[in-house]
Amino acid sequence: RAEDGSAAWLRYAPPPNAHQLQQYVPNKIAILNGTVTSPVFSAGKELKQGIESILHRNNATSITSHLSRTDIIIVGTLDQFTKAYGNIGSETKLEGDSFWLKYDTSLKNVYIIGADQRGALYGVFEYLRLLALGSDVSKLNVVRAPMGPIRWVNQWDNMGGDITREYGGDSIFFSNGNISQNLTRAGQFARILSSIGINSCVVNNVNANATLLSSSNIQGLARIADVFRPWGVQLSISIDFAAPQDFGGLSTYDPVDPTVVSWWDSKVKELYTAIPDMGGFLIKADSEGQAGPAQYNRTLAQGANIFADALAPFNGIVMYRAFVYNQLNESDMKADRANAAVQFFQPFDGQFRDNVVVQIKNGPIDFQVREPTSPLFGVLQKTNVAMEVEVAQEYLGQQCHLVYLPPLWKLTLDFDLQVDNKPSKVRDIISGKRFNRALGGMAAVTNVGLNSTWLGSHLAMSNLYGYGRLAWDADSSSEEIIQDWIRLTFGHDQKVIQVIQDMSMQSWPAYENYSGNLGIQTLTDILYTHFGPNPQTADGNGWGQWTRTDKYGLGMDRSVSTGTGFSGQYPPKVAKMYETFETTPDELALWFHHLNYTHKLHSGKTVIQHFYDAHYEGAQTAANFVSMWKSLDGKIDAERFEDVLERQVYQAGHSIVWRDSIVNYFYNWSGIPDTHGRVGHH
Ligand code: GCW
Repeated sequence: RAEDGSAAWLRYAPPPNAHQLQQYVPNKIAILNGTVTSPVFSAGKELKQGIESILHRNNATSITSHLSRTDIIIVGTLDQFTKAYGNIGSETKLEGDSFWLKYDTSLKNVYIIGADQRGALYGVFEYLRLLALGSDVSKLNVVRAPMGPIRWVNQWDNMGGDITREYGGDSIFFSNGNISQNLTRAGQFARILSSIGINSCVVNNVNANATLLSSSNIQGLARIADVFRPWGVQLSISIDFAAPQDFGGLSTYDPVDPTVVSWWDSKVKELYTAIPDMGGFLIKADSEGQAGPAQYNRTLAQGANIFADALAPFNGIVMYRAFVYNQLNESDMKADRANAAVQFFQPFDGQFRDNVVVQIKNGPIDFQVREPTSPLFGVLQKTNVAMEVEVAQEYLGQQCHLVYLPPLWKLTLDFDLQVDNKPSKVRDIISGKRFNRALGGMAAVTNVGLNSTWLGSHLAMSNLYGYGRLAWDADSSSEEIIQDWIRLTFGHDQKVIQVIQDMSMQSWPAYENYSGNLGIQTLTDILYTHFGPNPQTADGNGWGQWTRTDKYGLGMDRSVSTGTGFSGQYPPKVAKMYETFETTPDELALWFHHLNYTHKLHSGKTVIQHFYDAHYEGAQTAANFVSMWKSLDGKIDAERFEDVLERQVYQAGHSIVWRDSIVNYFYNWSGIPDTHGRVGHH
């Protein structure tokens, strides 16, 4: 059967053991108190559709309002369930968005019970996932709760209908400066998001356009919220800090000016009148040309709090981005863009309102192929924080290269900052556990578009899936996530699972090998495209993604003793590790230290030989992906097989372009030939 990819992982194909599952899945579904637009109502419809498809039952599952005692699937909130069924589940404690799944062996009932309606919907998706994976559902009795309340996606859609760094086609939300008339895809997107526990979507670019706040666009946003609501996805928006002036006609946008305060208050009121369950605002201020509080010498906390106060009466949240930095002068050896976030935000820890969450990119620069964990996670102890990652592969091959990202994200989630010498994994910081914060979680830049594959590539969807799984439970392993995703997306053939898993797990290391090694950053084009090799663009400009390459060596000295001082932004144990080359892991050697080409790494190789070897190895792996994928011919529908094959062939070729341009670049600087004779011998 032809697959255009729009169903993503919600194909609901029968697992090989479907017939064994039949007896544990009743064919009546009771929904407790769902109105037509409510998540619990979608849950019931989804469940019926999913069961019929997974278990091959043609229209044999009915949704009923008659509550029988036995042989029924009950979907609802714990409150409603207890009212209807007494204290069967009264021992179960459920908090925000969590759910309880149980198969009651004696009554032959299935209970899918949420803390709230959204929890019940998540429970249905989890139950369907288990069925589609062919899991044993006969002994089911689990409670699942998310890591944190913030599980957002950010779309960088522009109101003209294009998307920043778009690889998945044009916007599903906007066209010609307005909200699109046809929001079918927006509704489908919400369903996909809901299936992985995502609870809010910011629909417009962080570089926001103030005209989004016009009355007619607010009505349009309300239409988007209407298609999101049944899936428990809250609509959120990015706002232009200067909107009171740009759009509101005031003479200022100073965040403490009373006219500005009341302008925002009434805008927020207007928004919540149209969209009573709106999530909140995402704010990029004082960054890359965006307006912000700095214009008026106000602090970042003042900038965030004005929105926090306006949103608080409506339970709205402010996601305030930590991505704030200035252009720098490379001749200043102390200048370091990596230092910016801590320098800007540290002074205001404790001054942000309780409904502000500082949204911090996983690394200190900008979604590079390898970065250390942002030290800001350890610094903001009296502030809610969330981690921002990029599903859109901006610097990582832009969906033309297979790069499976959960292993990269997990590196940061699992990184132990050892704040005050106590275990301080980033995931326990963003969940709120470590510093006892009520709000926290994750946000991902997704940038799906009208392309039927959503992201522009079938295989890239494992990143969206993996993001949702990790935002819900950072303990999930990259292997388990990819296996589930493959089964749900491509079926249960052992060879298909093995090959796609191998390709995926090898893909980030391969991309790192043929792009930037040892923490030097991606070495892609910095100035314009962020695509393809262009190492010379890293230096000689104010963007601060410098490599400081010369004929002797490369890398930024970020030590405290002789460099930019960045390593000193970490708590003492981590700072000490990064301070000297001796204790810095090879993969970040050039992030923290300026090394000569002939410097010996811990691996025993010289820096330059590491570059040569890694680049040849990486390109070879990308070439292998083509034959690996080809070995699945006949096991995958032709549409997806051909589409992926074309991309893998492209990646294999482009990885050679990467390899040759990087090795030649460093050969030209260093004049040191490859000991294996591949570079520099003619
Ligand atoms: O990496 C940069 C992108 C910008 C983006 C910015 C950000 C939307 O090139 O396009 O702005 O990051 O994260 O704000």
